[in-house]
Amino acid sequence: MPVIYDVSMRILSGIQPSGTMHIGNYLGAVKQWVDSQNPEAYYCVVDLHALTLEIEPAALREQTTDCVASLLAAGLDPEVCTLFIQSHVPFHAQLSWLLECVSSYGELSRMTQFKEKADRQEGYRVGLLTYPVLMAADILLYSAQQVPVGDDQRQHLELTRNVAERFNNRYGEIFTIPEGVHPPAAARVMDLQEPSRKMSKSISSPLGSIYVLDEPAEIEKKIKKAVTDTENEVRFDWETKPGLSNLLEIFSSFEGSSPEVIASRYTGYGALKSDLATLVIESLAPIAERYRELRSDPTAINAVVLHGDDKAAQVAGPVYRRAAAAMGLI
Ligand code: AQP
Repeated sequence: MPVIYDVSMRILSGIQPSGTMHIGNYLGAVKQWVDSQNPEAYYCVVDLHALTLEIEPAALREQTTDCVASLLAAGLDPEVCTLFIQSHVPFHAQLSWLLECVSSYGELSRMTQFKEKADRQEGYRVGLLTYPVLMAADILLYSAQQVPVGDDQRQHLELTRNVAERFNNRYGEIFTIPEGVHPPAAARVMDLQEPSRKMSKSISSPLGSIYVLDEPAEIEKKIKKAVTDTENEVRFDWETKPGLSNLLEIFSSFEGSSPEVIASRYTGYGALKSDLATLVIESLAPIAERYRELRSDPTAINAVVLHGDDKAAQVAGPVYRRAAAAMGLI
């Protein structure tokens, strides 16, 4: 499949340390980060975003380091790109406040992800509502031209563009207007048990998500038990066969052939599931192995992050100061 990024462009993207990376995160975002990494690419573990839902402090600490190790294991090279932790660069929270003051309650309350997550709990946190503004700050601080993200982030990216344009019109041309970049296949990997819902770290059913660090037997079991339909005709058709089409997109993203071509090779679901399990297990095994090596040395992980934090702050600081000055802060 063609590389869809222009590697001369400034890139920014992030991932929440809200749980173990699943194949939705990997295929929808992280795999593209690895393919597009270059000295102008900035990737961050967005730990402030993980505070929008209840999370144990000890779990957040562990998961943040796990997340950095997973990104390195997936192939990010800190000699090539910049990998940092969002909360270590205070300009993110600072710019977020400035941008909240050019955003409206109406536009934030219309965000689908906010409505879905708020519906699942009583007394949701204000941060759940304002999270897309913090995401806008993450992107705009780096003057990112491209933002490689899964399909679920389209709406938040549109909000970022709107807020940036509004700011520029009112206070002067400070921000670059970014574009979202989505992978050709598996831009939205669905839950294997509920194919109408996206695969998610925080709200998936036990067999619904395949995690990058799952054991081979778990991967096999989850794919075998994935919900399909009562027919046995292998056809790529999201309308009538969402469960099967999800499997075909996952297959396509790991293998590189189109979902239609893959479908044409099979006459029954059993063989397709069995081959897909083998492919996923073989594709993820080197990542899991590398992860275990890296995770055993937290000091080395910390050194990578410190270096990245520093590089990120050097880019973000001047943009924040220009934005603050444009608004009248002295
Ligand atoms: N199911 C998905 N399919 C394709 N891409 C996905 N992404 C997330 N889920 C899918 C992409 O992964 C990147 C990092 O996502 P995130 O950590 O910021 O969290 P999220 O989008 O809110 O997704 P999760 O994994 O489901 O986390 P929780 O449950 O904590 O909200 C993003 O580029 C996202 O598009």
